[in-house]
Amino acid sequence: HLMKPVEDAQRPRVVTPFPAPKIMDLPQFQGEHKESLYWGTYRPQVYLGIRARTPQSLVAGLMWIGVKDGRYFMRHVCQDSDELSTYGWTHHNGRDYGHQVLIDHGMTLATSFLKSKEDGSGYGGDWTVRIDVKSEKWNEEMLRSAHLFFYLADEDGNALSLSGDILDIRENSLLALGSRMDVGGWQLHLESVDDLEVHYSGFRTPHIHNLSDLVQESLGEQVRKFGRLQLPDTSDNSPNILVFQISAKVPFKIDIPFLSGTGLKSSRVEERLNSLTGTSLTRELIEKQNEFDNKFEKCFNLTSKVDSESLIVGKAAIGNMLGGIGYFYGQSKISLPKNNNFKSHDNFISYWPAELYTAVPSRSFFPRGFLWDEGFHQLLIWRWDIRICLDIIGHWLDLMNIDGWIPREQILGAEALSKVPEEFVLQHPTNGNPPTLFLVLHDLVSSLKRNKFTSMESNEISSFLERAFVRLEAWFQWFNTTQSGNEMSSYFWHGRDSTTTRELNPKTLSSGLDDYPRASHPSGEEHHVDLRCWMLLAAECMHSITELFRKENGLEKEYGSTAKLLSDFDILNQMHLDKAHGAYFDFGNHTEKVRLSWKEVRAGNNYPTRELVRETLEKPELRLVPHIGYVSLFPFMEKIIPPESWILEKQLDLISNRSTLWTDYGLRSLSKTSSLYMKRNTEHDPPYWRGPIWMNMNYRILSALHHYSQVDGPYRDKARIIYNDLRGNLIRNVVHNYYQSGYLWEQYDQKKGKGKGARPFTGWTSLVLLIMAETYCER
Ligand code: 6A9
Repeated sequence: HLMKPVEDAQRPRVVTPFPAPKIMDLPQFQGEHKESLYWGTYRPQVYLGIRARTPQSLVAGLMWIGVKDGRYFMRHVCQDSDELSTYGWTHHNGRDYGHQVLIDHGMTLATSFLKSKEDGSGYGGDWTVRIDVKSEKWNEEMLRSAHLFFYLADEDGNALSLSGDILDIRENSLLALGSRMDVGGWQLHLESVDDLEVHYSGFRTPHIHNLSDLVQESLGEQVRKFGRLQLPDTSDNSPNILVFQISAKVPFKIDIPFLSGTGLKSSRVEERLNSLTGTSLTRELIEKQNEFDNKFEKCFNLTSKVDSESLIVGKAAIGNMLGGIGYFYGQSKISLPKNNNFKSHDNFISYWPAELYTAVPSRSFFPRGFLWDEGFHQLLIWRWDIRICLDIIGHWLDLMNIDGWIPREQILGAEALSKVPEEFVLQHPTNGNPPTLFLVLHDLVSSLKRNKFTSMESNEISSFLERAFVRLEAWFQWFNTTQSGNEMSSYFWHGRDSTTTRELNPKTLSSGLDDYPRASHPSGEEHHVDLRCWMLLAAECMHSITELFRKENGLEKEYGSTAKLLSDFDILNQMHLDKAHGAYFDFGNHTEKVRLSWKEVRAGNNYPTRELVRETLEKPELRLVPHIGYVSLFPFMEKIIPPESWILEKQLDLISNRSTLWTDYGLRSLSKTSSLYMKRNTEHDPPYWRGPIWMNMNYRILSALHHYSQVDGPYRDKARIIYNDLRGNLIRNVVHNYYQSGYLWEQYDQKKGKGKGARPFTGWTSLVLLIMAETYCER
């Protein structure tokens, strides 16, 4: 609150929006487009959650009681510790249909989501949810009831009305009703042919991010008082949250339709309810699934390329990518320098309140937007639905501030914030993250030039690019100025900690490759080869956009010559090539002679304690940083190396050699020969990008291998063989893990190929689908 007057008088630059018309204000994102995407499964952080794309929405969701070893647990927010043996969207089209399967210790829930827009329904139309509960090994003891809790909550705090007659759902299927500016009158119903017992509870609270606690407390009280696992059928005055408990003997099936715009005379409630429940719904869901299958085949053409097992994983990949798309609203917290002149007592300042429609890397661990992940996500999404893709990129670019900076990790709203450890919350305006959105934009421009879109789509992409252009320019300039190095066409990632004595190799979170080893002693004299290559990609993309628009003002030339400079093979080699290895390295203040060792130190309370501290056994000097891994392959990924160069052969050797990068499951992030291979960074930081296999980088490398197996040159056959083997290994391992574990994973172990880290991780690991389809960036 102290900030307020200061902010109003003079808004700090860092939280000043980029001064240009917002992309999301373009006409193409209004009207029918906006309405068609209004409702969705936009709460990827819960097992099933529905909301509208509006800051304060009506939100719906599902909880249930899971039973494990005779104990009861409330399921709601996607939590790894729930140990579901699988969950995820086996089908989802990102718009009006999805089918999810969740297996919770012998109990299987299938959740289907369907939207429809019929005459009479209000803004955004109607939607319905079908929940189908079955059991696999449902034993006698569990033959009791299963308990589902379906809730509706109004983030605006508007009161919701309970139907007068909830307890007898056969007589009257209406559960609740209300009215809102955005949807008009609405009704929520429950229908089933099975015997259900229904109870309810109504709450009034502004805090809707800890709904699980609310329900759990209410149930707990009932159990203590009456020994009943049953909501009390009571409500606070004018509740903004309604929870319906639906209990029945397994198996059973329920349909929960939501109708909007019901106030109107012409609203034909009965008819609409009929079409969203029972046998009509069954029919419609089958039809939608067939549509999904057909579109999948049309987009990715897999049938002739992979076996039927892989095909199912491919569908889960795109289904979860689309089903995982979320809508978030809130303010990022931006780190302030210590001596800021805004007289703030906090170490942060809030960004402006913003909306973000985005896919997410992982529904359980990281259910929010990450800048460089998003570029990879969109490689899949644009091929499925170009309008969803543009909408997402538009949201991201609208988050840009006046300096051309976009915060890397988007923690928007109380619900998102509640999941993030403190040290990760603040976003640093000096730090970037790879501008992978250029990967997609470059794809789009190439495809435009090749007339791959309908004329409507082409028009929309063009007007999008036209409006986005100033922002893209600013983004490019932000990197080109703030991240430039001390030599011409050199760059380095800012944000490394040069004062730490704890880390074996100070992390480079901004690069996205976190603990991938860089110069041992961070300094302004570093040159990072990956960033240099990202800049090339960005310059090339900007150039191709200027070409498209035939910009007369010299911009075309400018980006063209930057791209030329950055792809100059000799300059690249002078700066980054290690001739002996035929590998590309970072440059910086470096020694290999560092290690972590235990030291006795005095803690704050003056007691002796032991700590892992870094020792440097030799004076670092300016030199190439001799680690072979993903970073060394960036010039290869960018296809800078001429096909006839001996260096290409060397790169192929590094890739295909088992004692460096090759494994039967994909390419290691760091060579086995590296001094930091699989080394911990601190006592608490196990190796992350120091060995394990990551799909996004494997995709980029595969894409280059594909390129070199197509262009003429002495190493063409070699590239082709490696390409085929690597592709086969990646697909086989991801598919195997999926069947074995029920999930796609964040990374894969380089020794046995086992999935590691976050699960489900249906962000860039889903690129396995493009690998199956052999679809790579067109350049
Ligand atoms: C930790 C822990 C419940 C790390 O996929 C998102 C990012 C990537 O952009 C990045 O390249 N991941 C990669 O190195 C995950 C980052 C998570 C940071 C926040 C919160 C919560 O655990």
